[in-house]
Amino acid sequence: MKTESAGALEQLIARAATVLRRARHVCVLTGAGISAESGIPTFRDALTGLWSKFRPEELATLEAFERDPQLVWQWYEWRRDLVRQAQPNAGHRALAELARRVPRLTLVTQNVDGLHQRAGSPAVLEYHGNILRDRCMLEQVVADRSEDSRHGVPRCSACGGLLRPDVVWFGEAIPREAMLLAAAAADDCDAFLSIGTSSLVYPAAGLAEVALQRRVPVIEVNPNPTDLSAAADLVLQGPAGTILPLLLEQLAHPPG
Ligand code: BJW
Repeated sequence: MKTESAGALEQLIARAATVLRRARHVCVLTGAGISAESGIPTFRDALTGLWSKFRPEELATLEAFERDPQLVWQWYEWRRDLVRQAQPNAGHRALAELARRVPRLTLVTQNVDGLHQRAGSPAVLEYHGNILRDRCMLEQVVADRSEDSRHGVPRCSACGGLLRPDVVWFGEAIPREAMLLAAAAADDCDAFLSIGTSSLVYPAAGLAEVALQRRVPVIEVNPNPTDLSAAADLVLQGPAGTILPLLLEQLAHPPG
């Protein structure tokens, strides 16, 4: 027998499926939570082990990098290893499938791990860059590492400049194309899904606000309440790897 709360969740998923069934353009924003079930810690999880004495907010800045590039690189190399070992999970796969089931879907991710692409999602907008790429601090272009700097602080093979991860730190601009296309999608969509994000970091968090202002249905998927929850039309409380496959199933087989 189903518990009452499981029944309530099922009803909410059915309502979310109805929204998606009617939608012409679905805009999806994902955050670190969707990759948690792939073994990648969320950004605001307390860090463990070696990194427990640092706050991610204090490492993901240009100031931190300029102060101590070696420390920041060690943190990014640790995270890169986690990303390289990780596999897309059921949540990533469900979103790739959802793109095939609705007329149009724009997927905007704050994640830097490339797992949506590996799950088969087309045309992912990487709002905060990609951790697996390096960028030259001097030329400001994606660059390769010089042979003699594969360990420690890497340097550009073309000009010898310091390399940094090709991600967006606090106070830095969002990549122009991703920002424009995401804003256009929030302005055009008729359903908005916010998945696995604390909705704390702007301008990404502002995309759901655009949809809310346009009175577009906003659906949140998250095991915990966030800054968006009170305003969202539907809150599907639970892990993305469980909720999103259930949502797809409901979309395919609506109750008679
Ligand atoms: C699950 C789950 C499961 C767990 N399933 N869910 C307006 C108002 C206030 C401040 C600002 C503003 N506009 C700009 C700012 C400043 C700043 C900002 O937002 N600060 C706030 C913290 C207050 N923003 C910026 O600085 C941005 N730049 C900017 O505005 O530039 C202006 C400019 C213009 C022109 C020229 C120059 C400058 C840039 C923001 C960059 C953010 N970068 C980071 C690091 C990326 C690189 C890296 O990875 O190292 O991006 S910070 C970090 O936060 C990372 C994430 O993408 C981002 C969002 O975090 P996310 O994804 O929401 O993760 P968590 O951990 O917070 O939440 C996880 C959620 O998952 C939780 O809710 C869990 O419950 C849930 N969960 N398991 C589903 N199984």
